[in-house]
Amino acid sequence: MFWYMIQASLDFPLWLRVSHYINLLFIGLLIRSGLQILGAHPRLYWHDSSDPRRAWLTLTKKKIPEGKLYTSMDDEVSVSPFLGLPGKKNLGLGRHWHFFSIIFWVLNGLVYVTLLFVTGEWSRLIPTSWSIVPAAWHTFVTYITLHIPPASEFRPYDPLQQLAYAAVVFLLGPFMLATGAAMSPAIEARFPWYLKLLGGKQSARSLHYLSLILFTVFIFVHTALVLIVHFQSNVRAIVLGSETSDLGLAFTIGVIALLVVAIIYIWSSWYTLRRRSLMQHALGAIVDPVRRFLLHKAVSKQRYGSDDISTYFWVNGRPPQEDEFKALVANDFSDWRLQIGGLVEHPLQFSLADLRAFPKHTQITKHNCIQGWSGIAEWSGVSLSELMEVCGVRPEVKYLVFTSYQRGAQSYPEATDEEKQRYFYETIDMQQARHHQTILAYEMNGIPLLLEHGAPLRLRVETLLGYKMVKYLHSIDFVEDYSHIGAGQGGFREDVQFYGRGAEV
Ligand SMILES: Nc1nc2c(c(=O)[nH]1)N[C@H]1C(S)=C(S)[C@@H](COP(=O)(O)O)O[C@H]1N2
Ligand SMILES: [Mo]
Repeated sequence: MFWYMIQASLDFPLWLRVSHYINLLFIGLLIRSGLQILGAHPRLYWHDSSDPRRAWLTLTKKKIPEGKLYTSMDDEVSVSPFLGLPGKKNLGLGRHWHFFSIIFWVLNGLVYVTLLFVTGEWSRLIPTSWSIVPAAWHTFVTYITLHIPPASEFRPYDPLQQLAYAAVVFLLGPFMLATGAAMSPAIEARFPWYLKLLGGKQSARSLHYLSLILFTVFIFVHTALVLIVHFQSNVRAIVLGSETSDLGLAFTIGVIALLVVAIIYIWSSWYTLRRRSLMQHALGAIVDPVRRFLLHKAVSKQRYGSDDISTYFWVNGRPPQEDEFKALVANDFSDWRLQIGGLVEHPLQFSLADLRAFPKHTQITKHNCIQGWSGIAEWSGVSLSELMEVCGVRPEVKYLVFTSYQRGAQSYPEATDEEKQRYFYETIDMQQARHHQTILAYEMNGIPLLLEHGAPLRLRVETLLGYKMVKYLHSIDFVEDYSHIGAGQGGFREDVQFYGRGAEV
């Protein structure tokens, strides 16, 4: 009886119209911030070495020079603020917007799907008989021959429309979430089987962007058909819920609602570009707790084989240029010492030979740069927990600060003159420091770290993004709080490039 009544009515309840509108708003924010993220590494692959010579899609004219160090930061492209959110080279803020939007898009989607089933509206969307397929074909032929199906074929959707909507809501949407999640280093490290299912990180990333294209095609065709086919009843149904409602009113509200969305899109880019640090904090306040709750506890279960080791490995961050460092290089780092200080019982110094005297830990893991590329390598070095044992970490310690010999000029070419002088540093917390795969690596793929990959020593934390893994290590400090260090955001890239706090995604 209940079902029958609902099906008899072609009206659209208020909750359905509101969630459709909220969906529209967030999809736009997601697409725009997604394009911003793509600009940070405008190459797509089917293999996890991210070898640019084997990319299936290259969206940049930049050529990789032979015989010269070219970093992934050099490869980032500037995105127009009309396309990207916020636009220009703002990967960090684009990601904040992407994660902020995904939270609300998913919440809205959950409310929508729940109500769909509670109210019985689902039966207008989910096909229950195979006869929908020939019926949809019939509609397709009608459209493709430039005819318009009669209003009687819409109940409230025509068969092709119903199939397309159901596929977008129940297949494409979840697929975007599934491929998006697969790009998080924490998820990759914790659930290697899941990544395998999708063919690897780069394949998940490629599928994510291919789905974006499908989504965009859907949006264009969908909007075009709404405008062309029975426009007047569509506007009434979309805005006021009934095809017999007041056209003028529906049209006015519809235009105002779309203007509001357009203003939000323009404002979001404009304001974010003007107040980058403020927006980093505002969006981070919502994204951070969700990220922490979902991903912070993940422990790496990665165990790749030597066959998986990448033949190509991007570099990000150039070797230090200071004379002090060049002198260390000149005598093979025999004068180099790792300084351990801060809140420890025994502040100590370690030479490379001292570090090599500890048990050697070797692991084959995947590196995930925040910009989008990945690479698998074998890393060997000393376990951070074992060093911490020796130094006696005081109970009040919450964070470890890793400081590099390298300065901003070598890690971020767009930095201001003042930022170029700052030393590169990053922080992790004690929980991450204690993971069994958190090591200080002195070897990569069986040979001492090459200069471009961070010689003589670098950090490896296998559930986090690459920017946390400081190269050219100078010192480690144990602290209670990091707000007094640098600009107080927990790392050079957080301070200067507005990257997020925590790097699990
Ligand atoms: N000192 C220092 N460490 C650094 C960086 C840097 O610029 N300077 N870049 C980080 C980033 S963003 C990444 S992705 C990795 C890259 O490591 P690779 O150059 O060995 O591939 O190093 C990280 N560690
Ligand atoms: Mo990176």
